[in-house]
Amino acid sequence: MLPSESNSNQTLRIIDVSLNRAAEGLRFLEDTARFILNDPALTEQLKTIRHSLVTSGWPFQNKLIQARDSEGDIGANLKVEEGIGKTKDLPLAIVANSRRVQEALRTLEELAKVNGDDLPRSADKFQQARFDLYTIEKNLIARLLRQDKLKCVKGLYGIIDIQVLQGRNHLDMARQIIKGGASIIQLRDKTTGKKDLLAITQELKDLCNASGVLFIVNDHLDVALAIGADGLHVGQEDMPVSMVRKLAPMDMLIGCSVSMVEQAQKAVVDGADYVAVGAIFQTSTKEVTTVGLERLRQIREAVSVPLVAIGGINAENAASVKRTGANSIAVISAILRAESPETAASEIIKNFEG
Ligand code: TZP
Ligand code: MG
Repeated sequence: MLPSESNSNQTLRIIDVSLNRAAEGLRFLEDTARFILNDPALTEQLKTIRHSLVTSGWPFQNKLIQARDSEGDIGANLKVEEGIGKTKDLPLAIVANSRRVQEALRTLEELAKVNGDDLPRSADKFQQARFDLYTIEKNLIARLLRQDKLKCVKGLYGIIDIQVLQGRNHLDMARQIIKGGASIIQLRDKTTGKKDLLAITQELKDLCNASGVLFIVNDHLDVALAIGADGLHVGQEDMPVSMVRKLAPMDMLIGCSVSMVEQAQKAVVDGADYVAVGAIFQTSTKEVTTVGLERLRQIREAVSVPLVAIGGINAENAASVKRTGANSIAVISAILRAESPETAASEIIKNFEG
C-alpha cells in the first residue's frame, strides 16, 4: 500500500469511529430526553444534530465502511477503568455521553481543518454542534434534577392565600390540607411586607419539607431563593419565565399561569415546568376571565408539561377537570373557607382521583 493511501485510510477510520461515537452518544441523549424526560424540544434538538451528522450520502458512507477494520482496532480490547464510563447513575450517564459526543465532534473538527476533503462537513459545523451540545447537556441535567419534584405536580395543589384566611392561622391551615392529602402547598400573599413574608414562608417551607410536600412561592423570586423553596409560580404580569429560569437554581420548579394556548406554549418554550390554566370556573377569589373546560382541553393538546387547573374548583366539579386532562387542581376558597379544610381537601382529592 502506498503511504498516501494508507494515510487516507487511517483518516477515514478515525472519521468512521468518531461519527459512530457521536451518533451513539446522541442517540442515548435523545432517548433520555424523549422517554425519561418527556421533553419534545430537547428531543428535537438532539435528533436534528444526529441527523445532520449521519446523513452524508452513500458514496461517503461507502468509503467509511470500506476503511472500517473493527477486528484490527487495537482499542477494542482495552480495559475501561471503573468510573464515569461504567456508571449506572443517570446524570453521570448523561455527562459521560455528552462528553463522548463532544470529544468525537472535536476530533472531526480537527480532521476537517487538516484534511477537509475527506469530510462532508466543515470544521465550523462540527464546532457549532459541539457548542450546542454543551448547552443541551446542561438543560438535560437541569431537567433531570427537577424531575422528582415535577412528579409531585398531581392531585391537590393547595394554595394558602393569606388574604383569604380571615384570621385563621396559615400553618394550621397548611397542616390540615396536608393531612387531607395535598401534594403541593403554595403561599400566595399580595400584601404582606417582605420581612414578615419571609418568616411566614420559612415556616410553611419547614412544614412542607417535614411532610414530604412540595412548597411553591407565588410571585416573589427573592423570597423563594432566600428560603430555598421547591418552586416559584409567576403570572403573565410577573417576572418573565425566561428571566426566572436564568436567575433560579437548576433544581427550582417554575410554574406559570396561563389562560390561552399561545401563553402556555410560550411559557413552556421559556422554561416553565408546569402551567396553571384558569380560571376554569367562575371565582370570586381573583378578578379574572373564566375560560372553561374547553380551553383546558385545547391547552392539554398543545403542551406536554403537567397542567394545573385553577379557578372555582371544588368537590363537585373536580372529576370533570380530571377528565379534561388536568394533572392537578389548585384550590383556594373550597378548602380555606371550608369548616374543615382537611375534610374538604380529602373530598376534592377523592373526586379528582376518581
Ligand atoms: N388564578 C386564576 S383563578 C384564581 C387564581 C389565583 C383563584 C382561584 O381561587 P378559588 O377560590 O379556588 O377559585
Ligand atoms: Mg403573580
